[in-house]
Amino acid sequence: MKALLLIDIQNDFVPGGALAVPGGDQIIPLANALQPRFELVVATQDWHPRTHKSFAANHPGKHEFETTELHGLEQVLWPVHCVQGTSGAELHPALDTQRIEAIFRKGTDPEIDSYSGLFDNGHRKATGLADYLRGKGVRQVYVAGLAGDYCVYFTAKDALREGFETYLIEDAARPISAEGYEQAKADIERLGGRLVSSAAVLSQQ
Ligand code: VGL
Ligand code: ZN
Repeated sequence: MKALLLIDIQNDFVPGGALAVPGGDQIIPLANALQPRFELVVATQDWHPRTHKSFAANHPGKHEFETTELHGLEQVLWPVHCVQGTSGAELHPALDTQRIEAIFRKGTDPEIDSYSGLFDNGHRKATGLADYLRGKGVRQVYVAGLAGDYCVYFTAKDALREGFETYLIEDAARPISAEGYEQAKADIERLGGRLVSSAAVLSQQ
């Protein structure tokens, strides 16, 4: 059983949003076309309280995109984004949601960031997604969404760590940094994951 994981396809991550990923909106038609190829489609949603410590605004004197330490973990300080209940946190209106069976929210604890859809960045708490997938009999996961070098990358790494056969649909993800995405893709392959194109997935039986 194969699952498609659609990561953080939210208004704040597309051009015009608070933490825009270049070309982020261009993956949405691909995400929609891919969905009927999978028996299970799941989405994640970055869902922060306004007090979240990943926001530069909550660290007086620090600047956006600066790195700091947060409870022993390296933390990039982001612009305020995906605040719970705001339009920026909503899934993009062009994303087809009819076949999405469950939406896992992450980043709700103000003290720790959660790039991956499976665990927070310190692997302290699980979101329940890995157990949910196992409960549905999923062995293969295909990951797409935003951003390729952060939440998509960390989700793929955790999926590998949890024993899923993991595929990154390369062109159905877009990164914040092109260089960061090249490193992320190399790392996923090093860890045993595979890179595939959306065209290859769409032409599968
Ligand atoms: C993300 C940075 C901060 C992402 C979420 O979805 O890739 N990146 N929060
Ligand atoms: Zn976030």
